[in-house]
Amino acid sequence: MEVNLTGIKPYGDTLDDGAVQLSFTLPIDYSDEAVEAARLLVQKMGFDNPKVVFSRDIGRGFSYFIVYGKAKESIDVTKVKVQKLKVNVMDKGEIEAFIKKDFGRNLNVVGACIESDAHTVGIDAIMNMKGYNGHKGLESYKGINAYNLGSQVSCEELAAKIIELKADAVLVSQVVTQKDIHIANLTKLVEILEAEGIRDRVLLVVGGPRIDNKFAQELGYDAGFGPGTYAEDVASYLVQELKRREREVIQE
Ligand code: B12
Repeated sequence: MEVNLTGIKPYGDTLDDGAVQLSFTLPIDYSDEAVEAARLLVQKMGFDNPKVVFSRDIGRGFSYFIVYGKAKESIDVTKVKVQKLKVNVMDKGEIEAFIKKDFGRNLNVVGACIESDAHTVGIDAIMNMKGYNGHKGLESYKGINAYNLGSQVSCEELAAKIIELKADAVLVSQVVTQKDIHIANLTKLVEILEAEGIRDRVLLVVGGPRIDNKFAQELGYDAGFGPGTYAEDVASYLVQELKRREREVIQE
């Protein structure tokens, strides 16, 4: 099977058949008309040969659909560019050795899920002793003082902790993105840190299921981490970037 990287299409049964599966809810009662409306909607989206393969009444005023269709479009993967974080990911032992050798002191890392967001699992996965999926969290790292403030922490409270603990790095988690609330929350934190005159003194990192590095930098953060991140990914970045900045200051 030879794949043409300059024009790839979704793969279903055979190469280049363009087969996709869409699932969505319509805010109408379930009926034959609702099913046909779902099919026509997918056709209007530009998919060929739409077929409703599953549909269900999911309560008064709502119906749910899974529709198969064929995409007409293709994409040239050779021209796709992603702004990735350049970091050499080390394991826990290597990171601990790096801190001991290159800093000779403990690093203070403060983390929180900010403002209205009550999701703790993401920040806990990175910071708590137990970690995530067999990867220990920052609390377990020799050389890192990890302060996990939990969720629904106001930006003001986080800023005060950053100052009190003389944080080297700040780890912010944002999970809810409804009505772009994460953008408002993340921007608010940057503005407060700037007003306090401490933005340039800390490494500011954000993570969450809908965060990537490009988006994080656009919002004024130093780096962004998405789904599947482990403590060693972010710890590797922290120690290497903090060291790079330290060297920069010495050279000036
Ligand atoms: C558990 C859960 C809850 C629990 C949270 C319990 C808790 N203590 O955290 C409860 C029931 C409280 C809850 C509430 C709500 N939830 Co909720 N919840 C979930 C659920 C099922 C799992 C989230 C989770 O724990 N994932 C596991 C962790 C490990 O993954 P993660 O967060 O992505 O973290 C990883 C990375 O993103 C990254 N990461 C995350 N943070 C950070 C930070 C840093 C610094 C770094 C480096 C990396 C990093 O590393 C982590 C490990 O790899 C998701 C759906 C889903 N399946 O994802 C919905 C979901 C997140 N919830 C959702 C919603 C809408 C809500 C509510 C608004 C519902 C409501 N109407 O009340 C409320 C919000 C409450 C609030 N004020 O925030 C939506 C969000 C939609 C959106 N795009 O905004 C989701 C996606 C469900 C859905 N499909 O609608 N929720």
